[in-house]
Parts: sequence; structure tokens; C-alpha cells
Amino acid sequence: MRIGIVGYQGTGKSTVFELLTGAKPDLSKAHQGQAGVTIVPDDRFHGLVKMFQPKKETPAKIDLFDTPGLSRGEPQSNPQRLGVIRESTALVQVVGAFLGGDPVAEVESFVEDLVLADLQIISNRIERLKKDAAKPVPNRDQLKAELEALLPIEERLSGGATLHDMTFDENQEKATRSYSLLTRKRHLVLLNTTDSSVDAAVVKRIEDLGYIVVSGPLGLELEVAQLPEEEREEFAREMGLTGSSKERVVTAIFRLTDYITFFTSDEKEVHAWLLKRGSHAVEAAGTIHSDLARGFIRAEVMSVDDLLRLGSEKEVKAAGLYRIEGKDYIVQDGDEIVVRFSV
Ligand SMILES: Nc1nc2c(ncn2[C@@H]2O[C@H](COP(=O)(O)OP(=O)(O)O)[C@@H](O)[C@H]2O)c(=O)[nH]1
Ligand SMILES: [Mg+2]
Repeated sequence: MRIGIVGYQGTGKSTVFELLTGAKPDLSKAHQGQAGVTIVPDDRFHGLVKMFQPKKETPAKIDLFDTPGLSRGEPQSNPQRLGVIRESTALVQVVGAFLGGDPVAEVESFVEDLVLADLQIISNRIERLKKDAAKPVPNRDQLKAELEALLPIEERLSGGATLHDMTFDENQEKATRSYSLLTRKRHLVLLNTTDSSVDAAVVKRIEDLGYIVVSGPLGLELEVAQLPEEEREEFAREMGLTGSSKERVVTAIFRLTDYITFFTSDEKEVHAWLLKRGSHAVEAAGTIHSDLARGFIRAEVMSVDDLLRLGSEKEVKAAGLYRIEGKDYIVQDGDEIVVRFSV
């Protein structure tokens, strides 16, 4: 899972990247993009750490990828610049609201660039298919089926629309799998504002376009974070900064991913693990170690909320809330799991 930090040049992408990951943007990597990790905020994790006092703490992390950004001046270079974000699972578009332009127009324009990039890929393939299907080739039926699958997608894109609310059938999934179409990715808009105030009308207009919006004065918050500890509070007060956006932003990004968190806790280590929503217990086991999936016997499961509320595993058992689950159990967000296995 990798979240692409995307948008136009100068909107604060690298600033956001540094605030969220703590990693300084490396100028030598500016062209190909730069990877970093951010910790997913989770009160349950802190509760478990307090309870077990473990030797090691491993919170859940998500991978962020700072990208070079699109050019306003040379839009014709943008489809190529977008190549670097195709590998992203989801997109976080940073909008430079502090620059004083129209944030809504900036979102619309960026989405247009995404649509054009997807259209270019689909149209190129269609052109190729039309040529090949006209020849007496043995796989002609297959080519025609692919062509038929792609034509409605091209039509949608050439009308200027994204593919977010288009339902793909099996053939369309198959025909587009290798392209990682940008306008099918989950997309969050991050308004990088001047100060702690937000223009509710602007937020509403972007939400009406179909995007989740989070906002915060991220540039200012990075400045504060870089000050010596004792100067931070006063500077923040002078700048009218109320609170920090970091946790809110990372939580919103995490929600975008469709992953859940499960936990394994004892005195040695409290570990928060990410797992694709809807996964089975055996997949959770495999996330921890391949041996646990291979030799899976059963999972012993309780909810972290129950554990924290009742105070111990013993109490959870006494309350009848400790469960034995098989391979096919669908892991829930906030499960505390012990995998029993034999290899
Ligand atoms: N005033 C202000 N400046 C910012 C903010 N965020 C970024 N900047 C500045 O805008 C410039 C571009 O930021 P950068 O993060 O490199 O943008 P990128 O091209 O999207 O990676 C830098 O000089 C930043 O210091 C902000 O929230 N407020
Ligand atoms: Mg940058």
C-alpha cells in the first residue's frame, strides 16, 4: 500500500510529506519521487502499551510517496509526469490554498489532467486493437472482446468524467488491470491553508465534486515543529494556530485505504498490523509470518475495546467474550489475535 502525495508544483506536497513523515525531502530524488512512512494514530495502541508495558512497541505505519507534481505551465508534459503516481494505491491531492488561488478550480484542473492521462492510455490501446482486429489473426475474438470492454470507458473519459462511479464488468477489469487507471483510485483533497481557519463554502464545493476534504495550515505547522521545543507554544499562539492537523490528516488518509488494524500484544511486544478489510484470519496470520499461515490451527480473538475495558484477558474470558475462530473468520478492525499454529 502506498499513498501518493500529488498535485501541482509549489502547493506544499514536500512540506506535507516532511510534516507527516519527519523525513526531509531529498532534492536529488525530486524527479522520481521519495518514499517515507507515517504512523497511524490509534488510541487503542496506546491503551495496549499502557496495559502490557512491552519491551517493544510497533505502531501501524503507512507508506507515503512525495511526487514531483504537475506543471501548470507545460500541461502537455503532465501525462508523462503522472507515470510516477500510477503505482499509488490512493491519491492525496495537496491544494495550495495558502497561495490565494481558487482551490476548487485547482481540484477540477488536476482531475482534468488525470482524466486526460487515463484517456491517452485507453485510446492508444483502442487504436492498436482496431488495427490488429482487422487482420486475420488467431486471437481476433479476444481482441474484439477487449475492444468492446474499452470503448465505454473511452467514451466516459472523453466526456471529461472520471471513472470513480463507473462499475466495471469482469472484461473491463481484465482489460484495464495493468493500467492502474488514475481516475479509479481513491482520492482525497488536502487543503493546505494559511492559518487555522477554513472556508466552509470551498470545502462544500469540493465535497460536491465527490472528494473527501481535509484541511489545515500544514506549512505553518511544519515551521512550528522545526522550532526549539520552548519556542513552539508562543509562536503557535502568535500565528493563531489552534491545535495540530497532523493526526486528523493521517487518520483521513488511513480511512482512504480500506485497511483495518488488528493487534498482537504481550509483554515482549505490542504490535499494530494493517490488513485489507474483509481478509480472513489465515491472511492475518500470514501478515505476521508465513509460518503462521502455513501451519494455521486456529485464531483466538477478542476485541481490544473489551480487553481495555475489562482490564485483562482473564476478565474477557470470564465475560464470555474470548472466541476461537477458524481460517475463514473475517478479521474485524480492533481485533486482538493470538494465532495457534504448528509447522
Ligand atoms: N505560507 C505558506 N507557505 C507554504 C505552505 N506550504 C508550503 N509553503 C511554501 O511553498 C513552497 C513550496 O512548497 P513545497 O512543499 O516544496 O511544494 P511542492 O512543490 O508541492 O513540493 C515552499 O517555499 C514552502 O515553504 C503553507 O502552508 N504556507
Ligand atoms: Mg516537492
